[in-house]
Amino acid sequence: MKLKNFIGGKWIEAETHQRVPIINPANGEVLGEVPLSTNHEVDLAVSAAKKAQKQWALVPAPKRAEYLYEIGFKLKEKKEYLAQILTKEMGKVIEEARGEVQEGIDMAFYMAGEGRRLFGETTPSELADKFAMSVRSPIGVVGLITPWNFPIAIATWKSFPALVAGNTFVWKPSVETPLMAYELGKIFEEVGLPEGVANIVFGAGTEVGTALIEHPEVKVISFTGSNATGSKVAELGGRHLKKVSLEMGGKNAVIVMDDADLNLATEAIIWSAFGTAGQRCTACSRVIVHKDVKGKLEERLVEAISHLTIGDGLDPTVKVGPVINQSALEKIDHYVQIGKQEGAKLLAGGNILSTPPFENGYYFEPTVFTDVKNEMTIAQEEIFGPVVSIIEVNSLEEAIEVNNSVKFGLSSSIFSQDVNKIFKAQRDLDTGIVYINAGTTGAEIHLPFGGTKGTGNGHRDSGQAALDVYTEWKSVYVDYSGKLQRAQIDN
Ligand code: UN1
Repeated sequence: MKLKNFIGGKWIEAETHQRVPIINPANGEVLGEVPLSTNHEVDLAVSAAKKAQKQWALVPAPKRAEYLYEIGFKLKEKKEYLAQILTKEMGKVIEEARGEVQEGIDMAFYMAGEGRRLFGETTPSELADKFAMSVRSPIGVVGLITPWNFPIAIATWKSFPALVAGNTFVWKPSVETPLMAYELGKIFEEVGLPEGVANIVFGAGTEVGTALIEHPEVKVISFTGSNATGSKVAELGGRHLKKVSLEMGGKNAVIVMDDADLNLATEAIIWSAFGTAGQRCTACSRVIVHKDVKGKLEERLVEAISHLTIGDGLDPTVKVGPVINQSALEKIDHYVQIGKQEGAKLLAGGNILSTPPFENGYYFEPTVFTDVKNEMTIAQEEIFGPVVSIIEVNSLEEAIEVNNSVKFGLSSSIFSQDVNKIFKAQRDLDTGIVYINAGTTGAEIHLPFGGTKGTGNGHRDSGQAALDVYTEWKSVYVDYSGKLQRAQIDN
């Protein structure tokens, strides 16, 4: 399948001859081709979005929401079909692919509900016979740049609040996972979204992403991806005075205290560290464990890993699928080599799998390092693969300090039965998401999603907080006194 861009409600052949193959990371199968579009196509898409926006903003929000309900029903109807494509294109196991489509369904219905809220505020005025309120207004054309690890869910986190708030958008999906974007585009078309409201341009970040950020008609950029790219997006967006919402990396830890339920903690660590082959920004890549239970936890982890089946995620017995591509595989391997050189002890895994049946895919063994010191590279940098580092601590205070010592602040978790420790931890863990007696993954779409420090720039995806990205606050004063009342002055 040769993908086309979705511009002004039509599927339009890209002008470029430059195309890249879409590859199934489980077996190397070529699933299609995606164009590397140009500035010109970004310009066409932005013009279409601009043209549609005024009219779209005039559609009452509860009516805009009706499209989202329809999109939600379509996603529901196609859930299994979409999950199968998602597994083929991205590699995550089918159960998780279904879960990702479910996030899109949930987001559609949740944001559709916002069509009847989009709450503003009324406040008293300082003056008599005067009324004051603040309302949310749409911003205009927004640019969405989404990653390959959650190709449909993250797209819905951004596009649905943008739509319900009255914006139109141009979306650049990752070239690694364009089939999910194509499928969502087809749904936009099927529900009869007015032309130009939703636009998709396929291409590389350097060309399409840059053109989108620099385009004077694009007022907001919402980006999820790596820190390296995110800081470039922020820099370029800042230069052009754009509102930029960034959601980037994590170095998420599970803290296991001496009073923890170790079986539960083990299960949670396995799920959070090796689900999606560790390629979630919320993935657990550190285990901070109290010295008294370290040995017991390690035994349980090694035992649990020995039961994990690795392979093509379409096989329902498989628990760990491939990573996205060859360069991801090399990057993970590079970190594992550094871990060994720096003196961490390999407890499980550590290798690329390249013999049959793995030879045509990109597979890395679930890997655990222990005796990891907090200063080591593998304890500090985001690896984005199935690699977890165990760090020993002596107290809750030390665990929190170690948790907070990395440059990221997305998700954290603590296993303990002690209510005092739990409440202290939830207050002091410097992350945007904190789990108690659960792993670091599994955020629900109606709560704010994002993090502190290097994870973001203060904005949030998901929840009501997402509306702040896609709306401008407008303060409205209505003076019904019939005379000039001067504020801050004795009248
Ligand atoms: C991501 O990895 O960027 O909380 C998103 C979770 C998922 C979303 C992860 N609901 O793990």
